[in-house]
Amino acid sequence: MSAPTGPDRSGAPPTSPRVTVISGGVGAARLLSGIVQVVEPAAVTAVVNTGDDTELHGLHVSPDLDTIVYTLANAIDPERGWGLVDETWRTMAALERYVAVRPDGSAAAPTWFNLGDHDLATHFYRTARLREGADLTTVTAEIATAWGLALRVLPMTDQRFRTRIETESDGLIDFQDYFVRLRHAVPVRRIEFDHDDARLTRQARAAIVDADVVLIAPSNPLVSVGPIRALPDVDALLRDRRDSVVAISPIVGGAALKGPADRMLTELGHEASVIGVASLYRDVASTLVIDRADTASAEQVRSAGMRCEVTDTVMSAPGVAAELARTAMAAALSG
Ligand code: FO1
Repeated sequence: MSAPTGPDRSGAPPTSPRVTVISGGVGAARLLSGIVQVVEPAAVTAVVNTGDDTELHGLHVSPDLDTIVYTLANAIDPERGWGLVDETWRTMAALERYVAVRPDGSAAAPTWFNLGDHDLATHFYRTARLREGADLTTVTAEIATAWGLALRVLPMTDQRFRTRIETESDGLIDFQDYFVRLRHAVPVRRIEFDHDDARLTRQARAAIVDADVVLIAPSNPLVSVGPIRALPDVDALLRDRRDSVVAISPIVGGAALKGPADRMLTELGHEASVIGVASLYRDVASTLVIDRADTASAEQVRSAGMRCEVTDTVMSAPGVAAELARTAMAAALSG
């Protein structure tokens, strides 16, 4: 393969391969930050999970879309991995006044999900535009432009799609109830995708079909990548071009770097290891990129039917993310 050349400052047309990333939140955002260091940002598209979307205070909140936009705009809070850096929380504090008078059973003034003062502007804008009749794809493009991004950020669907989690303790609940309110600390019995014939958008479909490279980000395979794969045709589109689809394992040394992916895999009968990840992805991706910590498992990944690349996958610094992006793209282009 000819190595991706990175941003071309000579005035010549961009030579970057077109890269599409099947994306959840934090892991995908960090991978995308690496990709835009080594290819033209305009050649990069993120197809993003919206199963985590929720309505709070009458506002439409899209956590994974916002995590990607804020990260690529260098505006993310680096410690939390969500929300804006240097955020203030005066609105959340002011809401506490109403908690005392809220009648039992009312969902008003939810204070368990923290919306920062500046982050609220994004939710105001998205909600107002959706109410005007714009679709989520259009509104997300407007938000990405407002944050100065050159890459394309696409919601997986413009239709309503909600991930629900069946827990042992609380029954079937919304994803954010499980993830934030219960701090993903309760055992999961089942994942349900609640939607009414939601479809991949035309733009997301073209991004998967037309890209030179498709990467599956190191996001939770069940609740971040899973909702995208649950849309009709997505697995078939990936299978059709499996040779140039490369997945990056979100599990390193048997553990998730962030979030509950390891426990969730085990609770739902999968192995919380790169082998478990390979079993979930081998039909749709030709290669699994695993961390050096899992070198000993590379042969088993190959026996499971995937090619295997071993490199640093813990994106603790921009250079690591860029190198991971290079490795994954090279694997896809040589497929
Ligand atoms: N995650 C939390 O753990 N606690 C929060 O209060 C919280 C608020 C929040 C607000 C906006 C946003 O875009 C994301 C937010 N997240 C919060 C992150 C988030 O909901 C999850 O990390 C993802 O849904 C899982 O990918």
